[in-house]
Amino acid sequence: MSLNVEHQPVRALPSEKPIRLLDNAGHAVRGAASGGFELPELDVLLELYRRMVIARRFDVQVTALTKQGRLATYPSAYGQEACEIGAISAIETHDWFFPTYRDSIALLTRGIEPGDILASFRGDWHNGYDQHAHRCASQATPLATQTLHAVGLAHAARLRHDPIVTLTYLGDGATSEGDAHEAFNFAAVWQTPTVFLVQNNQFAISTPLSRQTRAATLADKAVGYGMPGYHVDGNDVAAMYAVTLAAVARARDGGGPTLIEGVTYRIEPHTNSDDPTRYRQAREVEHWKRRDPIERLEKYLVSEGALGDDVRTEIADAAESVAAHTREVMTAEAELDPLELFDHVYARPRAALREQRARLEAELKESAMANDSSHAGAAR
Ligand SMILES: Cc1ncc(C[n+]2csc(CCOP(=O)(O)OP(=O)(O)O)c2C)c(N)n1
Repeated sequence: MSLNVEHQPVRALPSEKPIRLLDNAGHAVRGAASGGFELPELDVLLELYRRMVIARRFDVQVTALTKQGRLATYPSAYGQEACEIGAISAIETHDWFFPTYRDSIALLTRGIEPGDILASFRGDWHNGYDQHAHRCASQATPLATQTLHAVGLAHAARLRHDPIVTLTYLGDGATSEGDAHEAFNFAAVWQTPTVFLVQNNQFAISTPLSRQTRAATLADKAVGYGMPGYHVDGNDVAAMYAVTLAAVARARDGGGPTLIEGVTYRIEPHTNSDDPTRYRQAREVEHWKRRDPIERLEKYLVSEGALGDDVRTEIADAAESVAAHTREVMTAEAELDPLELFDHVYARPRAALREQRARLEAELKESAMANDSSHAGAAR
């Protein structure tokens, strides 16, 4: 069996101006600027709006819980909802998703429970959800490693004639990693059904895009690997959805991988331990706040008569109940066995690990006994 497909070199550079279907004022864009993509139907756009509103409310809630000390860390995706929700909404439940730490709201949209998404950010467990059930890998912290996993799984699926697509997200900074290069190259050479979404949010912690690459756009890199690249307005959910949907369809039909760059901005700090005032100007943040992805779609939906007060209230209520549920599960104390830390590290634990486990077990017993006797003392 040969998996080779006829070699059709990709030579065209992505458009210099990002593709967009809705402009910042919420008007439909037609002609060359739309890159030949069609604006999705109103019911699809309304559903994308609902998902973005719920995602943002969740994100704001989790940031607040992190400030209250309920999570160890949280990388917010505030402002990146069009990329996060547009792309994840373009794959099917049987497709696989390979996310990063930044992408919790995409996991929420995929139907994963808030408490299960956040278990690792609270430090409770390596990963709080069933990856196979959700077809969603763990949120990778080592940059770009998930891109290789996405290519590997897609290649294996193709060998088995399983018609799935893999979607993976990575940041602008992660494109400089060797792993990203290997993933892009193997995906193109093997023609794997993989869609890479580079969320260009302008910063890798404090490193701006200008210090990351000399390429005119990150989408341009696709051409060098021999795959189509799309330079997209990452604050336009209509464009993000339409471009990803087309890439997913092409991948499923045996047309190989696609690299999509969504041009967006990280409004919040990198994580709660970052102080962005040290490396960027407040006026830049304000500039991007005025290009908010939710407001843009809202303006369009209102102008088309598809979003009245009753629907808006119903969506806001749904978002509130997700936030309330998130507060509830994250303020309840988790029941944890610290010794589980050593489970699932190796199939056959090494001597050093066994020794560490025994030491922790002894320490836990000792502190439990000390607790018991101090309680007994207090009761006397
Ligand atoms: C291999 C590796 N090197 C360094 C880091 C430390 N690190 C964590 S996040 C980050 C910045 C990543 O920026 P980007 O890829 O643009 O994604 P963003 O955080 O902006 O979503 C760095 C350098 C890491 N996690 N993994």
